[in-house]
Amino acid sequence: MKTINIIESATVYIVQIPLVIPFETSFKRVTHKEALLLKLSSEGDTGWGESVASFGPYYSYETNQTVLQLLRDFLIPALKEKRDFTIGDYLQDIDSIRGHSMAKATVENALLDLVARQINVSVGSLIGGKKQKVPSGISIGLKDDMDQLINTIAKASDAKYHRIKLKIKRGKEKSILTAVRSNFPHIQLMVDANGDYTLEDLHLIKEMDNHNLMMIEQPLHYDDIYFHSLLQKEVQTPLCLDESIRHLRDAETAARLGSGGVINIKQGRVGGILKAKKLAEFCVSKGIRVWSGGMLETGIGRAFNIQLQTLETFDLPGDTSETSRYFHEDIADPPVVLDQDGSISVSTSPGTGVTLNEKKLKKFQVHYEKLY
Ligand code: OSB
Ligand code: MG
Repeated sequence: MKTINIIESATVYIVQIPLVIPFETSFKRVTHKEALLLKLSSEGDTGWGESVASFGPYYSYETNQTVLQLLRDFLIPALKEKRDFTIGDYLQDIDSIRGHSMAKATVENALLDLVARQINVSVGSLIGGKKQKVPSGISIGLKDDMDQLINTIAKASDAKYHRIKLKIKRGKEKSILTAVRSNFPHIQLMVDANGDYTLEDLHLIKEMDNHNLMMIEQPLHYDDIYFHSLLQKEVQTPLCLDESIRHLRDAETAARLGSGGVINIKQGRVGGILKAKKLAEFCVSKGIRVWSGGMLETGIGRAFNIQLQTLETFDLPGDTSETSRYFHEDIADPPVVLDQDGSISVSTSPGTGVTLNEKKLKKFQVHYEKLY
């Protein structure tokens, strides 16, 4: 890959953008998206990255504040000193830092965007992606009542989303799935429990087996791989791991144990686009299918997820939805919109193909810090 001469400056912004509707999972209800953005500059070009961490340690131990500390004290100082280096060189330098993959991904993403812009190619083609269109998918949060849920699904189905994912919670699986399947017997449907169940709940999980689901995402503990392998022996529906897969070695463990047939790869969770690509190749070689997840990203992070899905290894619809279902106003242009057939056309413009909207950035900014 192309070498970078020098990174001349690094700046962090944290924004809080109101969500169109609150998003509720088994672990938290959120009304705003808080995102940390990193801007890197080199010889007249700019690269942007977005951390997938959030304000609190609920999905993972990382938060925007831990990402900021890692950037300030370790990741950016390591970058500041470098001359004539590749992204691979830099990733090797920071390999001795344990964990903090969301912080590392933020820098990797900004570097990839920058390099792609310098050589006038999209991030997707820079990593060898071929697809010009990617499928869409929607993740629908827990709702206060069933009518609300049914209406939301009806709208998503009319918009032609390729598959619908429902957030699920222990004890609610039967009422939700019975109501949804009686209204929508044929939609491509899956559920995500975000670790709400234990093996003691086998009878509840077996209930989910009766509703023709594509997969059940992270039914057990957020950090578990082993118990999922025991569970997979008891249910027909493929299990999908999300938060418990932190890196390639976790996927190797899951493959050896037989912990599930699918992995939700969030590039921002596994250390960036390049690590996500390797992880996906490994999974496919072991017969594990992969798709790109989402973390309610702004237009910056969303664009990386779309570029990643140009790779052939990502052959299942992911959690990539239209901008308008998350935000009335976003900080990047243009917004993501679905085509007539529900798919998303991939930008072939340099980098991620999106431009930061300075006015919106100012409007939603809650923190600004020039790192150097
Ligand atoms: O578990 O996939 C998840 C959002 C925040 C945290 C965790 C998850 C999610 C989603 C939303 O499911 C995916 C999206 O639309 O970006
Ligand atoms: Mg999930």
